[in-house]
Amino acid sequence: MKLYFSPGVCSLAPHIALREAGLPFTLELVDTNTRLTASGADYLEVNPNGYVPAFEAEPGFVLTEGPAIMQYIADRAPESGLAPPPGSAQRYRLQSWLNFITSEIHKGFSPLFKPGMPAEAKTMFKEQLAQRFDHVEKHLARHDYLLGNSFSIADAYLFVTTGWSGFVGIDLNRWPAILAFRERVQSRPSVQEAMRAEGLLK
Ligand SMILES: N[C@@H](CCC(=O)N[C@@H](CS)C(=O)NCC(=O)O)C(=O)O
Repeated sequence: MKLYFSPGVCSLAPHIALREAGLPFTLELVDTNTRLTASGADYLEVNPNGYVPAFEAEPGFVLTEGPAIMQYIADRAPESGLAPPPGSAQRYRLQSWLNFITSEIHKGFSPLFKPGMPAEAKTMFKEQLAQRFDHVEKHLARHDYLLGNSFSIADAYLFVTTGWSGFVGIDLNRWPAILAFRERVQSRPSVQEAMRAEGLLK
């Protein structure tokens, strides 16, 4: 199994999932500007959209899109509890969170990273993200993790995306339950290892 990644971006979530699952894998660094991988391969041959993550599950089977990749990983290691069993009510709840994170939070951040985005538009996007954070805050004030008591792939994804707040001038002190959640997740050995492997921690 091979994960195509860039440091600190959304590919960190499946990277954490792989370590939580205890599956054997290799990493291949992608330069999303040149669209080349560290071994000099044309990344557009792997993912025609040019973005990370991409995941070679087995020779000839490449998956793209973070939520699909993370569910594949979780289902390869059901004992890890990273995702509830397919078809269960909790699995649909997980998918609901994954979709919320991908469409409302992950893609809510994207315009804030665009260099030419006018300041007025950025303020509007930040307000919308703040409303989404309010929703997550209410939930995490009552639960340690998105699905309740145990860590899932949705938590890895929420951890990674909320971690971008400081880069775009969003102060997370306004959401204490999210801050506490981030500390809880960051203290997990798999998260420490993944961050260290991506050069985000010493
Ligand atoms: N829909 C994709 C979006 C992935 C995405 O936004 N990747 C970003 C990093 S977080 C990226 O590689 N951006 C560089 C680019 O688009 O060229 C997914 O959920 O996997």
